[in-house]
Amino acid sequence: MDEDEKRPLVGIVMGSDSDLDVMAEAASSLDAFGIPYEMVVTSAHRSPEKTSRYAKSAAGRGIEVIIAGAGGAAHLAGVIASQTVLPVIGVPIPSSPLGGMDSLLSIVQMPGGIPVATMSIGKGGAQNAGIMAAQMLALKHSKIRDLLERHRDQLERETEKKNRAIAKMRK
Ligand code: RP5
Repeated sequence: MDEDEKRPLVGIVMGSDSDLDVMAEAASSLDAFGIPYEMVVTSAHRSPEKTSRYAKSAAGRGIEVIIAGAGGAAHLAGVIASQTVLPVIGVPIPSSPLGGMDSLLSIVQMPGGIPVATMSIGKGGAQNAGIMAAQMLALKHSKIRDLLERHRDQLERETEKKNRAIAKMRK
C-alpha cells in the first residue's frame, strides 16, 4: 500500500471514549472494505473549538465522509455537518438513561438545510454507518464498489446457509 492509499478517507468522530465500544463497529465495517480512516474523540459541548477545527479542516486533509457518534443530547453530528459540506453520517449511542432514543431524535431531527444521514441506535447503526460510508465512497472508488458487491453476495450466501440448516433440522 503506498502512502496515498493509507491516507484516511473517513473520519470516525465520537463524543467520548465511552462511545468507542459502539463506534468500533463502524471501524470494523471500514476495515472489511480496506478503507483507511482516522478516529477522533471530540465533543460538541466539552471541546467545541476542537470540534469546529476538525469539521473545518476535514475536507482539506482528504477526508471524504464523516461518521459521528454521540449519546444523550447528541448534537455532535449536526454541529460538524454545519461546518463542512462533506456528508455526515450520525450514529446514536445508547449511553444515557433514555437508551439512545434521545440521541436518535437529536441526530435525526435536523431542521431543513443541514442534513445528517442518521443510522439506527447502537452497534447495528455503527456497522451500517461504515457500510454507508463505503457506499458513498464507491461512487468514486471502483475497488470499494467491487468489495460492496462481494459483501452483498456473501450476505445472500449466508442466508441460504441458514435455510439449509433449518431444512436439515426439520428432516
Ligand atoms: C456524550 O455523552 C458522549 O457522546 C457520550 O455518549 C456521553 C457520555 O459521555 P461520558 O460521560 O461517558 O464521557 O457527549
